[in-house]
Amino acid sequence: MITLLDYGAGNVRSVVNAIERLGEKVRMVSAKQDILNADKLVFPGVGNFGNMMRILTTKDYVAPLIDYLQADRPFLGICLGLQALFEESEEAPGLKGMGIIPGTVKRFQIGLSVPHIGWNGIHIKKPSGLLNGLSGKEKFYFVHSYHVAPRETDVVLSTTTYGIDFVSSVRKGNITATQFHPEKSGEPGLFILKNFLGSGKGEERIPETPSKTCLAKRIIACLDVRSNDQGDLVVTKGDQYDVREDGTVRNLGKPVELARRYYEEGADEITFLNITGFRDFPLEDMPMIEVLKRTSENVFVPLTIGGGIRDFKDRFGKSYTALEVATEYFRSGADKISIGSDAVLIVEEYLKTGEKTGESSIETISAVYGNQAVVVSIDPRRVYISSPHETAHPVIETAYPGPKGEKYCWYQCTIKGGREGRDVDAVTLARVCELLGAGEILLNCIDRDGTNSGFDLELINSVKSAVTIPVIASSGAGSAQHFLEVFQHTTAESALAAGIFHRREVPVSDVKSFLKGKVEIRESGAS
Ligand code: 1PR
Repeated sequence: MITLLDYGAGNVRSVVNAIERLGEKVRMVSAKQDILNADKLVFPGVGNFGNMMRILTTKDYVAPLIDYLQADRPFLGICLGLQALFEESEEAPGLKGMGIIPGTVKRFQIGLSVPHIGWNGIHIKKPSGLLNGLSGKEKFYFVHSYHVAPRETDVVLSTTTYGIDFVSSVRKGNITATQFHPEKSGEPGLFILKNFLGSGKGEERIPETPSKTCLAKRIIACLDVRSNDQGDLVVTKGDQYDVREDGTVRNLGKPVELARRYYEEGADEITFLNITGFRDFPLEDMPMIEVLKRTSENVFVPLTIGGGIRDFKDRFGKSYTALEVATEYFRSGADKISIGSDAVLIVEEYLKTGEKTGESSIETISAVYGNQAVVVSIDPRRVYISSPHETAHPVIETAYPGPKGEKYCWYQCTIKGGREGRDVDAVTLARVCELLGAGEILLNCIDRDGTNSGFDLELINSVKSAVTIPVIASSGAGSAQHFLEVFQHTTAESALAAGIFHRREVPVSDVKSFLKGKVEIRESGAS
């Protein structure tokens, strides 16, 4: 029996699913006594260090946790569960951590995109039951803006390179903790969890690992989901956002089955977009919640969900906040939520005053779950102009002139799935959303969507140069070569596709094989 400390933020469902998949039962901590009675304690955390420590303090969990750890009993901390072991964090100055390991938690200052999101390797420094049996080539899923800095090196179990060599796992007696998420790291992650459940039986040795590691470019499979005319929830796909063919909604498969297939083919992440979320209330649209729950039982890579994340009043007049909607998604297995239409309206308001309200969905969700959990999905469309002076929006000179030979364009943001254009451009939107707390940009392009003509590199470069958060390039992938192009000609951290995967034109595994040796990728699939 594993005891799991859920302090109420983030996606613990995946950890529970992963442990149960390995044949172990999980008991959740509901009172401080449960911590002291645990045989093995797992503490997964995401989000904000200050928020976590405040909740642990309110629930009276800090003292029993310290007692448990000081008695050197089996413990696995994950992400914030690692950071909580330290004395303090730059994320919440003045607030004490548990102080079991001397040292602090620092923000990345590296001139690279932060958060550090994606699959990276580990350089193992000392023997441990936890990492026993790894080949050394595995990559694990990281998502964090802060890293631990122990004062003494004897606790360092592994390091990972991201601008600097930071400490990616620690060991002190029976206490182990990882910055990466084993429950989101496919088979190697499950392997590590299995080691923890079995207390790492066998001789402890150090697997051979490279001293420098490299963050992989991510390949993301995207599933646009909606009800078809018969009321079944289906994966659909549009051409420039039009999902109907001969009047009927295209049906390309079932969401849970397709997500599992992409996981097995080696997708590094799965994104679900509830494309009619702008008009339906997601908490009434329970099938989407069910899709997430069922997917997270078998898919051990990160899951993002978007569609309808905003403040909402239901048909009985009851109000829900965007934070409540997001919470329901996180509890159902999502690691990140994606905000589309609401982000445009938020940025319009911000541009009127230049002031943060602290109340927008981006701000409230990132304050609780951390920036890394908030993706902003942009649905821009090109507006061609003959001269850069025709608009106040940032303009690019394009290599693909418009229908009347126009040499310039700007990218107009849309809402409601491209149905309504607004007076905000994609570059400004991305920049302001970063300021408000978004941790990643999902950059679609209506002109390229479903065309198989390749990513809009000009769009990606202009948005990328305006932000320091990671950008997911999306829309237009028609071949493996297009993925290579986007990684060679832009600095996008990841690339997303839908149509070519759904129609089996190019499976995820073929994209990976094609990229191997040309760009850094995560090689292993699910098995
Ligand atoms: O506005 O917060 O409710 O979120 C709605 C979400 O649904 C947004 O993220 C929006 O992008 C998405 N969405 C709305 N309508 C559509 C539609 O297609 N009619 N899908 C839609 C957008 C775009 C991509 C697509 C890529 C890759 N899908 O994510 O998967 O373009 O496609 P490709 O590889 O086939 O070219 P809210």
